[in-house]
Amino acid sequence: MRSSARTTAIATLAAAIGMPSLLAACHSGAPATLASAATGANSASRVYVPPGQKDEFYAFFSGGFSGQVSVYGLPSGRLLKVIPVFSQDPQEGWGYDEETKPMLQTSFGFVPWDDAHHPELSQTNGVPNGKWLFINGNNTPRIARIDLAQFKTEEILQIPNSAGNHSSPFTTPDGKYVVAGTRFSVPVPNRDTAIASYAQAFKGTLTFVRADEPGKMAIAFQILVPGFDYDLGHAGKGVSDGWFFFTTYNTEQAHTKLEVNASQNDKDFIAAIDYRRAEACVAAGKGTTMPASYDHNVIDDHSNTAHVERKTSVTVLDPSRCDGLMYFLPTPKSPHGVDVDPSGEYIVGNGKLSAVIAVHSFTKMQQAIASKSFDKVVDGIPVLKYESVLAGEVKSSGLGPLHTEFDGKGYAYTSFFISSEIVKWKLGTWEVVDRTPTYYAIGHLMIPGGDSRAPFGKYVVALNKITKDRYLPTGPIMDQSAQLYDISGPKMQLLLDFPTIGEPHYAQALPASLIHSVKFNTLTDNTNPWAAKTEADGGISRQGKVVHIKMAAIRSHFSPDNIEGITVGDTVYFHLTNIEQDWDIVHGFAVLGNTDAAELILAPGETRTLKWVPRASGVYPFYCTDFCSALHQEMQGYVRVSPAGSTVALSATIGDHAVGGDRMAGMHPAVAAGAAHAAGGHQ
Ligand code: RUQ
Ligand code: CUA
Repeated sequence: MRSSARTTAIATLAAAIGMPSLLAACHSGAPATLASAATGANSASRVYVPPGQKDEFYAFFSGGFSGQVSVYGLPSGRLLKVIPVFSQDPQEGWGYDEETKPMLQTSFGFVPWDDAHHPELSQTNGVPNGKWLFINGNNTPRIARIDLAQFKTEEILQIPNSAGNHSSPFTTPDGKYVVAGTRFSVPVPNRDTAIASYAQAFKGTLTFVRADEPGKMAIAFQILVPGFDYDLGHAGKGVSDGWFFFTTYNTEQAHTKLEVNASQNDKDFIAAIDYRRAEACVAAGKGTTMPASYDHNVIDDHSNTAHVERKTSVTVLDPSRCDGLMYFLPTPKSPHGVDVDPSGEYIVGNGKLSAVIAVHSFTKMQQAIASKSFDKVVDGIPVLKYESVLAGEVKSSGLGPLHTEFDGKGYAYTSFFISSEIVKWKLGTWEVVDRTPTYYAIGHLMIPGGDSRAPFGKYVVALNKITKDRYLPTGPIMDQSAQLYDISGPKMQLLLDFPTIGEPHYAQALPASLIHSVKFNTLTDNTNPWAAKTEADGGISRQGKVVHIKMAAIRSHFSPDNIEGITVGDTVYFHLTNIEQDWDIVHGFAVLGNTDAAELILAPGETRTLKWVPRASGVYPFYCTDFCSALHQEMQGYVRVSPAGSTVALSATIGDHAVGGDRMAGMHPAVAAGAAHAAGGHQ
């Protein structure tokens, strides 16, 4: 079908299901009256959280192409925090300081950015447990784990043999695995290959990552699958526990003009994976060890320092060597989201170009497998008959279904991008019971716990792609928009619009009560070799052209605060320790004209290191960047930089005394030894 023909097909579909006005609304912007009519009478009071009171839910939004995660309170829609994940973040110095830079290391080198799509809360027994949040890096395939006791990224694992880590990082109900399915198929292993040989030479991988122990994420195995695009995934649960479902598109295996060439087949597939079977096959030695190069980066909580471990191999499982591992469920048409209802019986395929939502039955799928009700076999993988696995179709539902979440009361909520609406329908009868417009072009939608075994319900949030006329315009590049709807009654009610940071692909939320501690490191716990645990612990030392300064920060000064004896050509490392032990007292640190890093922001008890290479002689002030106390503006100091070859002695001022550059007390032993041996180290 040519693209113009496809557009016409969409318009015909729209007319057939009575959507023209919504389509128009989506394209031209709805009149204000329509928008306000959609809001309930007392909606203001239902989202109003009075000053001093707190929200009921934490909501974690992907930052899309910002690479980060933003945390909102619901129902207020107040932005609480941005958690730096895949992108350097000057606000926290993330990826700029020496301790966190290794977190952004990959086999490609230092990658200071990514495109984050799907936040996924860790689960116990199919329900969010408030421990961790996972999120995928879509561009340079990675999965990050954020510790929710500190709202801090602690671990990032790169995924090899993948390109466009989109179907990720969905969890199994027991929390054992998170997955990574590749959007782009590529040559595996990746090598110089003619693109025209796509259909023969390109492959997909579905990766299962062990994720139940902090700091120990590891690839258990990768399943080598046909060269399609793998879009989204969800684990089975309840009756379907032990299975994983991934959507595919481009089963045509086109490699050019996908818009047209990958929209030919009437049905693509949902891949159903029996991952316990995969475990058994791997245990039986049916996998192969393939060389690979990927990084696993972990922050040690005590030293607050990230370490990179380069991994060199991965276990790959070919379905042809593992009977019963994988089946295809035909699903109309270019399905995007695949969502499993709370019972685990229904597997919902959201076909972007389909007029119906196809719902598969897990029970029927098992029967079809047992009776070999196969349509055909593709690349050795049985394709089950559509009719044998179908539980039902949701008809007249809308245009462009993308994602479905559940309220735990027997209803499903599906987002429709083209008709720009949320449609509520009943599981089992497949009847549409309510629909409401979204402003505009909704992508994902989110009900707190809405993909879990026991949804928390209460609200649905629309994560919209087009902001258009909802806020004061801010030029052509406007931030995206979320909308909050009350779903406690039979009809959805729009309560609130709020802007997001980056494109909020997906979000997850849970009751605030499930996130327990607000943790910080005690000084006693701090094992960073450069920690200055008291003011007297500060000091300075030289190792050839490298100068280390150990500095304590406490209200409202640095110790030491005046430094001399640095020369042009030196590389200076400021090792700052925040020696406060109140849980929320933070200090910052920045030095004039630094071309090598942003600022540092230090949690209590934490040590961080700022690199600085002064390019010219002079006097350089440094100061605390976080307004920490009444005398915050006094929290400052100077570094004197002399010309190369100068004989100014290395010194630092602690309290009222200058201490010499030979001050080694408490310095890192390796450096003390190094400095003692470095000829001409002291000038
Ligand atoms: S996506 S709008 Cu990147 Cu999850 Cu569906
Ligand atoms: Cu410390 Cu401002």
